[in-house]
Order: sequence, then C-alpha cells, then structure tokens
Amino acid sequence: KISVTINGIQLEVEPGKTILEAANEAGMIIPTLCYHKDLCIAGNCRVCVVEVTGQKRLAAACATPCEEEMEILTNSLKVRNSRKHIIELLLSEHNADCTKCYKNGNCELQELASEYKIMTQDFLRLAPLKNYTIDQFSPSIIKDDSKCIRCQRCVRTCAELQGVNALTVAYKGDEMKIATFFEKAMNDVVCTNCGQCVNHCPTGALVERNYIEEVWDAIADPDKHVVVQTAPAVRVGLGEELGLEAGERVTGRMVSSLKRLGFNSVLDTDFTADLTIIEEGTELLHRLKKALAEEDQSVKLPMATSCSPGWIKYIEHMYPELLDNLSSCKSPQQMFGALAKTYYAKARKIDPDKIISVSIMPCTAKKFEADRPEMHDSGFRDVDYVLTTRELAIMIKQAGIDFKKLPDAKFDRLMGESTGAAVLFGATGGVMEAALRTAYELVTGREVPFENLDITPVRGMEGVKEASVLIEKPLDEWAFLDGIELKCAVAHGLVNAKKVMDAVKEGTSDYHFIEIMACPGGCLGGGGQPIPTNPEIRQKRAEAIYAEDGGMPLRKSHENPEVLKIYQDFLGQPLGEKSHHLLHTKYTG
Ligand code: HC0
Repeated sequence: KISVTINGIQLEVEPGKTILEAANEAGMIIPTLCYHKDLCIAGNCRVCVVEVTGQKRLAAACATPCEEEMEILTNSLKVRNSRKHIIELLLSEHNADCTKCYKNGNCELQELASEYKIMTQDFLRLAPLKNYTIDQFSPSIIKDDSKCIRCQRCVRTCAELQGVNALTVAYKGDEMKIATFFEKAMNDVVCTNCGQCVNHCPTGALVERNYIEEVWDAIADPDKHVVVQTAPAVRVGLGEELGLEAGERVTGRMVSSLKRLGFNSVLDTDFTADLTIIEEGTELLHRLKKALAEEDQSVKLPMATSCSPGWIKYIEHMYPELLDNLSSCKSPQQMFGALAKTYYAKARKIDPDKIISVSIMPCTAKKFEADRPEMHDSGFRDVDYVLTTRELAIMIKQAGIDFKKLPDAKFDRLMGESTGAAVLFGATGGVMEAALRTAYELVTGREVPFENLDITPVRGMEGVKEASVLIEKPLDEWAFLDGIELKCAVAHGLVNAKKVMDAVKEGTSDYHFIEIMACPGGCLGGGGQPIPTNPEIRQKRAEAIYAEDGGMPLRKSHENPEVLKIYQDFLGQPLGEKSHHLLHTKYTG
C-alpha cells in the first residue's frame, strides 16, 4: 500500500489506484463527466481536476494514479473555480433548453450546473451554437448534436463494449463532433440500435426514441384493447428508476403499476420465453439429428440464439455468411406480439384489429425489431409500441403512482404464466441455462445433472463462457446422441460476440449451441435500463434474476402449463405449421 493525503486526511491505498478511486472510496466525491466505470479512461472533460501539492497544473483525478506521499486537494478554491469555469464553458456550447429536454432531471451536466450554481452567462455569447443535426430517423435512438459535450463516452462504448464503431470523433477544434460514417443517419450505418451509447451518455445528446404519448393515447381510446408484456430483465431494473436499490425485485409492484396505468391486460414476455425454449430446443435437437445422425452437410452448427435484436443486426452487418447458423425462432417479444393478435384475440374473442400490443423492454433495439418488415405475421404489426424500462418509470411517475407503496399483483391470463427458466433470459447465459434444462430432459428423461438445476458454468460476467454436458443413456429416439458431449458457448457484449463468431467463421469452434446477447451482462444491462448501469449494478441485477428463478415453483420451461395449453389448443406441435408461420422467421440481412 502507499500513503497519500487527501484534503488533510491520510489514507493507505492500493498502488495503481487513481486519485478519483482513492477519494471516492474515502467518501470524498469528485465530479466526473467523461469518466465511466465501464470504459477506459479518457480524461478529456477535466471536470474532475484536483490540486496536487508541488504541481503547478491541476491534475485530472480520473487519469492520475496515486503516488507515495502525494498531497491532494479536491475542494480548494483553485479547484472550485477551475471546475466552475469548465462547466461554464461546456454550457456555452450546449443547447441548454433543459425544461424541454428529454433528459431533464436525469442529466449529469444539468446536475453539475445545479451543484455549482452556474448562474452567470460569461461565455454564453462567445460560442454560439453552430449548425447542428438532430437525427431522428432511427426507430430506437435520437442523436441530438446540440446537446453533445464531446466527452466521447458514446464513442468508447461503441468501440470497447460493442466493437461496432458506429460513432467516431470527426473534425478538430471547435468543429469537433461525434459523427457516424460520412455523417449518415444512425439508421443507415452499422449501428445495432443496442442503445449502450444512450445508457452511457451523460446528457440528452443520445436518447431513446420514446413512445410514451402514443401509449397514453391507446390506453385512453375506449375502442382499443391494450395488452402489455414485460421482459424478464425489467423486473430487476425498474425499481432503480423509482427510488429503490439496485437489484430489488419488483415483479408484483410492476404488474400492479401497469394495471393502475390502465392497460387492459398485463401479460408476460416470460411466457413466450418459455415457449421459445420449446421451439428453439426442438430446433436444436432436429439440427443435431440431421448433422450427426444423417450427416446432412447443409445443416449449420453451431446454432446461435436469435432473441437479441442488437445481435441480429450485428450478424447481418458483420457475418452475413453465417446467418444460417441463427435459430429461426423469433424473439420472445415478437412471438408474444404475433400470438397476442391471433391466439389471445381468438381465445378472448377480441377483434385483433382493436388490439394494441405494447412491450416493456430493457432494450432500445427492441423498438427496431418491432419495426422490422418480418414482424407482421399476425396480419397486423405484431408489436405496436416498445417502451424501455425508463419510459415505463416516466409513465408511473406521470400517473402519480407511489411505486414503493404499491401492493403486489399477479399477471393476467392467457399468456401470463411463466417459469424460473424464463426469467433467466434476462441475464447472460440465461437462455442457454433454460434451454439445457429442457433439452437435456427431453433427450434423457432425466433432469440436467447440475445441483438444484443451477448450471453455474454459464453464469457470471466473464465475456465468453463455455459449458459442456455429457449425454448418457438418452431415450431411444435420441440414441445417436449417446456419449456426445454437447458443447456450448455464451457471449455478451458484441465485442465478445466477435470472438466467438470469428472462431465459427474460421471453422475452429466445436460448439453445438451458442448464446449471444448484444449487451454487457445480457438484457439486465440493456440500453433501455436505468442510468447508471455499471459492473456493480449489473451484478446486483443478475443476483436478483437468479433469486427470482430460485423462488419460482416451476423452473423448467416445458413444465409451464400455459405453454402446454397453447400447443394443445392452438399451435399443435413445436416447429409445426402454425409455429412456423407465427413464431419463426428468416433473417436475410
Ligand atoms: Fe431480453 Fe428477451 S431476454 S431479449 O434480453 O430472448 O430486451 O429482458 O425480453 O424478446 O424473453 C430484452 C430481456 C427480452 C426477448 C425475452 C429474449
């Protein structure tokens, strides 16, 4: 350990710790803007400057490691004045129409301006706003350059977490801006709509395209029947946006709030997550049979999950030659949408034309997915509006609902019943774990050989995880699998997806099944989740997902009674004609 003094207090810190980390751990808060725990250090905003005794220039706390005997002041007059000037300069180039900004009340620059009581206009006329662009062409993301402070968090996010590089720094000096390739619209470049840039932006420069008013209008229309589905990861994130601790499970209160908002039926994406496992698991077994027992070379392995729309857009852009490796299953959101206007409409005797289908997702790419031309198999647009976890929280606040005091409520039926396997979808490795619980049992007639059904090798935050399950003594139908070690890989964050897909492309992978989720941590770390999202918060949400699974009476998708019922009453059999039409698709890039 090394010894440093911060604001007169002597501290022992680990070598390599930055001044920012050491101060924060000791309860001394230093403001930041360009810094984010998920990203490499940039040190470009200078808001975190501190005074180091003996040094003429102020140092950026985020980028300066502690040194033995260092004496640091985080709140001297020089520091305060300097910080204030920096904030004033940032504001001078910022379109500070705060009351009309979507990020009003949740903007880091606004918070700093408020803390430092920036009331002068010293710089406001020196740097008038230049011509700027507001890009509203994407169904998921709005990019407003007038709000950008050029901290480059979005650029680092897109490069480091996602390896997509849709955003970059263009031009120099006061012309400098964050731009796409040739300044095209986000919708026309390699952007996957994952929204990680939105989640990491400190201001209103990158926000989700919101559909709050459209949903209020639908709820108010007496001629419409508005159904809402909630994604697995929303129940472990929503509370944060409403004053609760990270990782607090709020499933019952979330359902209660949706009922109070006026939705006609509050249903669960988890139901179709269970259904996905039946369809996808069956598809995997069929592929294995063709490839291994019939030696059909046309069958592509490994089969890759297809439920994360950011991942789908990524493979379309980056590995179009591997599109046949994707499972043909639509995502649970889209399966739900197609069934809401067919199966549900029929069973509840409602004209599908009158159904408005809304989904609450931790994801901005889900807005893009619902907008895809492939997603009209019910004869209508299958999912009408997608709201993020954050948008739902806004509606709850607008409605004057005191979320903390809400009683728990239960999902409605049909399409509201689910198992623990389905909720796992919200965490990286969850689809794999759910699929293995079912596929192993279908093949062998026995439960998957992991204690308490917890397939721990696919859990955790490692970028790429591997697991294998030895199949022994399968049922007669699956005899060809006897002695086969089923090999699986799980990747989250597109930078990790690249590692797995490069191996698949080069033919050096021997996996049978891979799960890829676009966002770090899986959906629980989605671009539509509460801000901030960072490694500790993702960890807490993941623990909540596993606790939710552990507490469910049913924990295997094939045991979901409503899933059994839909096959009996409507779909017939997995991969049958109706399933094929409503629940499967082919992405062609
Ligand atoms: Fe996900 Fe999903 S698990 S993608 O992360 O598969 O967004 O939560 O809703 O559709 O179920 C997101 C989360 C979903 C879907 C499910 C899958």
